[in-house]
Amino acid sequence: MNQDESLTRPRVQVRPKTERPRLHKVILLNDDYTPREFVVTVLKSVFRMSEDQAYRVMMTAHRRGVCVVAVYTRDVAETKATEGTEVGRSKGYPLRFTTEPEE
Ligand code: TYC
Repeated sequence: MNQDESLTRPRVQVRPKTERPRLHKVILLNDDYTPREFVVTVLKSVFRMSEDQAYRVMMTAHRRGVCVVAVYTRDVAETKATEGTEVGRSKGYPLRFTTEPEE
């Protein structure tokens, strides 16, 4: 190590800190009007779920009022929530998806 380095070299290890973006949950809300089978169809098409997964998520929202569908980066979560809500609206259903940041 030359004289110059001994004066300028950091004495602690530099660890570049690249924080991962916070993930956001997409949440399905229950309502009294949207048909169960329609909710399953939306979950399959917008969230690429299998019939089984979609049925379970739909039934959880139906019984408990809400169900977490998936987690994504914020943009993707918001786009998918809007898309799901719009598909319901286009058929006159009050189906709703919201988003919420993960802890
Ligand atoms: N509760 C609706 C019914 O009985 C079905 C439903 C389930 C609607 C889940 C929305 O997120 C939902 N037809």
